[in-house]
Amino acid sequence: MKLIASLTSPYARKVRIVLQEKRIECPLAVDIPWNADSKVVDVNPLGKVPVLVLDDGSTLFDSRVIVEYLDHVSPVAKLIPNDYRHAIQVKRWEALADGICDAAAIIFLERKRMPEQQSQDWIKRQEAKITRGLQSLAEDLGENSWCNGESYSLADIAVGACLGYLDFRFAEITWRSSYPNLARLADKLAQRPAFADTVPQA
Ligand SMILES: N[C@@H](CCC(=O)N[C@@H](CS)C(=O)NCC(=O)O)C(=O)O
Repeated sequence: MKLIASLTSPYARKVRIVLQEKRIECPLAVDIPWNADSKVVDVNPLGKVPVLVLDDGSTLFDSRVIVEYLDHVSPVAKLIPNDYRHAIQVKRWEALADGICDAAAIIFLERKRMPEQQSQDWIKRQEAKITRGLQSLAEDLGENSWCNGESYSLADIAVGACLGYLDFRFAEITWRSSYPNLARLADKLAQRPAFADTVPQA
């Protein structure tokens, strides 16, 4: 098995954290999909990372499919609850956290275009998704210790990777002061080796 990923992708980070939490050995092949020498289109027609290449040469993408697969193949540290109602709630947390990352990544890419090509309306639309998304995460977390139920799960991993990506690319978004409960969760997650070992690197 091999994981193809960039070191800045929050989706890839989610997968790397899951691999570590579940003690699954998997070499990492760094591929930056924006670079001319990227080979990711050979393994994912969408040209996106992360991609998991299995031992038989078949491939899995995207990150949500990969983490579900990994949680299924190893019973160690279950991250998606067996009970369907809880599992679907965990997937909802993941969808919201990933969706915030989608909006943030769009803004990051838009800002890289020539100033005259950038659309401020498009950026504002994405900013509103981030604002509403963070508010919703904070409301749903409330005073709970973990995002879903009484224990650490994929929901916390997805939210932690999302908040880490905002810190990495958008230091101007002051989510920590607006949402102290999310800051508490992020600080607790940062102490886990799987999080500490995968902090985004430029
Ligand atoms: N929904 C996908 C998103 C993956 C994604 O957008 N990855 C970015 C890197 S953060 C990428 O590879 N972008 C290249 C492109 O869009 O061409 C997932 O969860 O894996």
